[in-house]
Amino acid sequence: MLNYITTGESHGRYMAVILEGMPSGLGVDMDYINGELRRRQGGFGRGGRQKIEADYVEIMGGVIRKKTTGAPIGLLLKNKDHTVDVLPSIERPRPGHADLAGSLKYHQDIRAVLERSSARETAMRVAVGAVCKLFLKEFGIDIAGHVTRIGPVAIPKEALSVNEIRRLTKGSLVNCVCRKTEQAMIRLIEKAQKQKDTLGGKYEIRAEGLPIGLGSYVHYERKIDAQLAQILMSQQSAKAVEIGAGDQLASLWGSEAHDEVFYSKTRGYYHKTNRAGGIEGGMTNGEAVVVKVTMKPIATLARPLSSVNMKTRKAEKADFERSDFCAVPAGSVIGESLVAYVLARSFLEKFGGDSMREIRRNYDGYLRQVRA
Ligand code: EPS
Repeated sequence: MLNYITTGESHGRYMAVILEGMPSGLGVDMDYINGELRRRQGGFGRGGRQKIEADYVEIMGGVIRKKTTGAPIGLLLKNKDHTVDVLPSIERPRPGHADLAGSLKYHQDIRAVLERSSARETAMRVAVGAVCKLFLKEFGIDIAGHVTRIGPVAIPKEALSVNEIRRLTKGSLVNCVCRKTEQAMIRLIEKAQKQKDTLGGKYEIRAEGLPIGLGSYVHYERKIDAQLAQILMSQQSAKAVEIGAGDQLASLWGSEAHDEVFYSKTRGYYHKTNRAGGIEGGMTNGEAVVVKVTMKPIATLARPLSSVNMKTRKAEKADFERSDFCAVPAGSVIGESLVAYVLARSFLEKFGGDSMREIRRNYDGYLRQVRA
């Protein structure tokens, strides 16, 4: 089974990840992987750290002559800002961050908590996601994400294809498909910076080209929507995940909520609408998988909220260190990577083999069976 584990601290010397379960024979394009890491670093509203770092990973193992060997893939990232051993200790937990519970639970200084709970860890998750995207691409599966809301500013509602998302977000400073909304989002982030405040928002991820039947209806842990919700909620700052029309479904009649089934010789079974977000009964139904994630505003505030000094127990303002004002554009890139990982894992679970050749054979056989 596909699996990964990350190590490293935000200001440690290295961050690394081991990805196990990728078959042999997958082409590994390092320029593509490092391009994805650069995408994660971008977005209007990022803090000073991204000006210091130029994230890229090197291969530690599992790849020979630009192809996977089937062995665990090791990826290594060197932090330029590796000051963890000399950074001061922190005593005043930031409301909304891991500081308080993490410090009490692990019985250590907030510094150690902050270093590992930081969203910098997502650099490694994006590297993993990039490998998974390369894998999915081999089977015609494509993923794109975009920011749909920052604070109260949202895009006008419309369903877009992966290609449209990619075309319309090109060059956008906030990964937004609508230029007018983008301007309003940027003005709002500038206001947050001026007011020493932060902003959250929402992003949407769309995956196309999926076969019918990834996931399962027979076992709760294998439901693809449950897996997506789990991984997306593990993203730092995520507070809600919706599948398809999500919370809008609460106010619809059943007759308005569901996607009717059609059949044609060329398309096979299909739906004309996609309020289910491509998932029914915990399985992909052949339509695009659509998920939405809500991110809370960054917890590190330059105008800190009330807290308590954990040494003296006196009321004081929370500690502040350099941070982002809005990380939703970066969040949308991270979300793509997390979705790619879950889809690749589920794909491998269903069609798994040790080599790309074997998986291709299994996949083609299944497609023939479904079509027949
Ligand atoms: C991040 C790097 C961090 C933060 C941010 C994510 O850099 P530094 O702490 O050196 O400024 O900008 O971390 C957080 C949002 C957080 O809550 O910890 C990155 O590379 O994504």
